[in-house]
Amino acid sequence: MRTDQDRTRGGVLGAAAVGVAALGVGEAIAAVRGGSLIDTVGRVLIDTVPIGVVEATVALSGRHDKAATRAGVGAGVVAATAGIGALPERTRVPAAVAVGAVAGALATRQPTRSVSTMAGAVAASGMLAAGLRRRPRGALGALRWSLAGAGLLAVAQTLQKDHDRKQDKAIRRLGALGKAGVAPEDGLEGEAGLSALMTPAHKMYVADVSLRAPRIDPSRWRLSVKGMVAHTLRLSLADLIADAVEFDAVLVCVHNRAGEGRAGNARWLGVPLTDLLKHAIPDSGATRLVTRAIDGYTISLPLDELRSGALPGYLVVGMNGEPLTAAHGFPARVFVPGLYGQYTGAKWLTELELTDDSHSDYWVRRGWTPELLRVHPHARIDSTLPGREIAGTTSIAGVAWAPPHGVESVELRVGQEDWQPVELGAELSPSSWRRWRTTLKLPAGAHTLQVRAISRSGRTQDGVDRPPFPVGPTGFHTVTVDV
Ligand SMILES: Nc1nc2c(c(=O)[nH]1)N[C@H]1C(S)=C(S)[C@@H](COP(=O)(O)O)O[C@H]1N2
Ligand SMILES: [Mo]
Repeated sequence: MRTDQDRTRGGVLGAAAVGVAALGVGEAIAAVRGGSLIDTVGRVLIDTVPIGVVEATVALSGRHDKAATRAGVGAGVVAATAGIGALPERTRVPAAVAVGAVAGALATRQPTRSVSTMAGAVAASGMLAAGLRRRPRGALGALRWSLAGAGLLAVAQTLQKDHDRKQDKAIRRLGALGKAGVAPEDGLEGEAGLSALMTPAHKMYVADVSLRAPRIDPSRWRLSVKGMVAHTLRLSLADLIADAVEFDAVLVCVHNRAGEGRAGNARWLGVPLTDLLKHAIPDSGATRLVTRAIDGYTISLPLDELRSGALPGYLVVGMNGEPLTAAHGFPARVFVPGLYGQYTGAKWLTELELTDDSHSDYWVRRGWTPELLRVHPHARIDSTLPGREIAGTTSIAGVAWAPPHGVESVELRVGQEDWQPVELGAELSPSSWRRWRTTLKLPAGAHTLQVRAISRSGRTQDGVDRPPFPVGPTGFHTVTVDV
C-alpha cells in the first residue's frame, strides 16, 4: 500500500523531472534563433538581487560567474516545478501557466532574440501544464523525463553555439584592422610563466551583466551621438575605423583582487572622444556623456574631462589588430584607460547621449558610487612556481600596472625583509601594463613573497586587504613557496 506521503514524495520528484523537460523544450525553442530562456531569467536575477549577492557570486565563482548564474537559474526552475508538484491538483495548471507568463514577460526585456525566447517561454509553460497533469510515474518515469530534458538542453547549446559562430564569421569577414603584424616587445620575451605582453582576445577576462553576447549585424549597425548636441551624428563602423588610432592600455575589472586575472592588456584601435565631441558640438548645459549598450547597460562620463583630454577616452572598434570579438563588445565600446571597467564605458554600444546630471548609471542605481573609480596601482606574480617548490635560485616574473600615469617601479619582498626593486620590461605606454622579472636566491625553508607597484604619480600600492566594493580592492599579491 502506498501512503499519501509516498505519493507526495513521488509527485515532487516527478514534477521536478517535468521541470527539467519543460526547461529543455523552452531552451531548445529559444535557441532556434540564438536566444536563451535561462540567460534571460539569469539577467533578470542579476538586475534585481541585492548588491551583496552580486558581490558574493563574483567572489565565489571567479571567472565562472556566468556558469554559476546559469546553474542557479536551472536549479531554481526545477525547484519551483517541484514546488508546484506539491500543490493541490487543481492549482497546478494555473501555476504552470503563471510561471510561463512571467518568463514570457521577462523575455520581452531581451534586446535581441526576444521573439524566439518568448516562444520558448510559451512552449515551456505548455509543457509544464501538460506534464504536471499527467505526471511521470515512479523513478523510471522521472528519469526518462529528466533525460529528455537534458538532451534538449544539449541541443539548445549546440544551436546557440552555432549562432555565436555565425557572429564570429561576420566579424572575421571585416578583416584585419590597424597596423597588424607588428608584435610589440618589451625585452622580457621567453620568461617562463609570464603573461603575454598583449592579452589575446580569447584569453581576456569577460565581465558583464549579460549572460550571452548580443548578435549584431555590422552592415546595419549605426552609432548615434545625440541628445544635447548641435549636430546629431550617425556613424557606421567603417566611419569609425577610418578615424581610429592605436593605443596600448590595460583594462581592469573593479573586482580584480590581488593576483587575480580580471585584467588584460591590449593594443586597442579607437576614435579619440575629443575628436568625436568636436564634431557633435555639445550644448552648454551638457555635463555627461552616457554610453548606452544594446543590453540596456549604461555608463556615463564627465564631459569636461573628456573634452579637455584629462580623461583620455576612446570609442574603441579594434583589439590587437582585429575587430572586437562578440564577448568584448563588437562592434564598438568606450574605453578610458585608468578607469575600472565598470566605470570606463559600455560594450555593444548603440548610442552616445549627451545629457545633464539627471542621468543615473546601471551600477550607481545598484549602490556603487557615482564617483569615477580609478584603477589602483597593482603588481602580480605570474610565474607558476612548480608545485610551489622552488630551487634556491629561481627566476620569478609578473605584471604591474598604474594607468594612466605608468609604473615607476615594482618591488618584491621576502617575508618581512626590505622591499627590493625588480627588473622592468620596456614601457609601451603609461597606460599599458608593464612586465617585470627578478632572480630570487633563497635559503631552504618556507618563504612568503609579496610584490607592490609604485606609480609615476608617486602612489605606492596599498597593502591593506579590502574587498572590491565599494571603491576597488587593495592588498598585496602574496605567494608562499618552499625551497
Ligand atoms: N554593455 C556592457 N558593457 C560593459 C559591461 C556590461 O555589463 N555591459 N560591463 C563592464 C565591466 S564591469 C567591465 S569590467 C568591462 C569588461 O570588459 P571585457 O568583458 O571586455 O573584459 O566591461 C564593461 N562594459
Ligand atoms: Mo567589471
